[in-house]
Amino acid sequence: MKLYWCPQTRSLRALWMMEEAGRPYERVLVDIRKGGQDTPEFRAINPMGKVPALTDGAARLAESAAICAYVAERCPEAGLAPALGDPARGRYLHWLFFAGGCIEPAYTQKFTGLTLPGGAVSAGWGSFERVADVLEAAVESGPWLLGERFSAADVMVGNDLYYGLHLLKIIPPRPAFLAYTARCAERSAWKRAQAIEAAGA
Ligand SMILES: N[C@@H](CCC(=O)N[C@@H](CS)C(=O)NCC(=O)O)C(=O)O
Repeated sequence: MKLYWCPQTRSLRALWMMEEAGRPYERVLVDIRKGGQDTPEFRAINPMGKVPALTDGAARLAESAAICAYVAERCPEAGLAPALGDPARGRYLHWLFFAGGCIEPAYTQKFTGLTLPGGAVSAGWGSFERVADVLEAAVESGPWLLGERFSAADVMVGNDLYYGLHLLKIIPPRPAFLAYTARCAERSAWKRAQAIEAAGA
């Protein structure tokens, strides 16, 4: 597998996922600050011209959550996704999709102060406050979103909560968020991904 990434971007989620999966992979730096995403070769992999992206033989994909789901299925030995037919797969998919579908737009709303004519009922993510409250309830018993079992959904949600708390500082520092993101940051794959980021930056 080849991961197309750039330090200090959303591609950290896919990088962390590759480190969790534990299989050898190749990293290709796409420097989005120098227009590296604007080449025909990269657009053929991700027409959006955004990192992360992944190729695996003839397979090519982008979108962080899709990459996490793909890698979890490609590397079943890492145990990063409940198997087909396991009821835990319901919540796994729920949280995997929640990151892009609810957390990201809620952050954007918080940053921009955007108000929608139909309010929280018509916004797909409800509101920033609703997303924060739902996430707090999801991570407070822990240790992971699926209980004892760490999954690719924690990569997406854990990364977004970590950065919402510590970098963007828009997530309120409630004890459940602090404890959950500290657990994420203790993982050896997280530490390896951070070291790769630091070296790449
Ligand atoms: N929906 C994508 C978002 C990826 C994204 O926004 N990447 C940004 C960096 S954080 C990017 O590559 N921007 C370059 C550009 O738009 O030209 C995902 O979740 O993977």
